[in-house]
Amino acid sequence: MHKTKVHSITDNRGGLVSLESGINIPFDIKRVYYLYNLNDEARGFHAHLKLRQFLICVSGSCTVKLDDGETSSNFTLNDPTEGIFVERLLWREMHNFSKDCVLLVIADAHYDECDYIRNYEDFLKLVRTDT
Ligand code: T46
Repeated sequence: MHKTKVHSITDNRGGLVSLESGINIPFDIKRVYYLYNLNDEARGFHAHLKLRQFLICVSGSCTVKLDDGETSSNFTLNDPTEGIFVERLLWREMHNFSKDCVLLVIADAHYDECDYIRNYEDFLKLVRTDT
């Protein structure tokens, strides 16, 4: 679990970051969504059975907590050239959204509620039996 830098093409007009399957995103991109207009309420509190995602704060900042069932780490996302890959079977929570936070998420699958593990005890059981 670590943050990943993405290349920015920057000139006197500003920056441009391109996210491309097979180039800097190691999966086929099936879905893009973003969280915005966020308040004090933390989000997430679930893991995914299969879904792989890349999270990048394209504006503002937030904290992403990732837990693999043994250890948990907090990552501050506050740079549009830095994101974090969130692999399957990681419990995730998003906290501390700044007023201007826009959290962009690139995913390798369409939305599927059946892929969510929303109970932490179920998550721990699954992690411990996953091979
Ligand atoms: C994740 C974190 C980072 C849809 O209809 N389509 C979608 O593509 C998504 C992502 C959500 N939804 C619906 C499901 C819920 O009724 O939107 C509602 C809010 O979703 P949720 O409470 O799961 O949102 P977050 O911010 O807790 O979690 C989201 C993603 O769901 C999740 O996969 O990893 O962002």
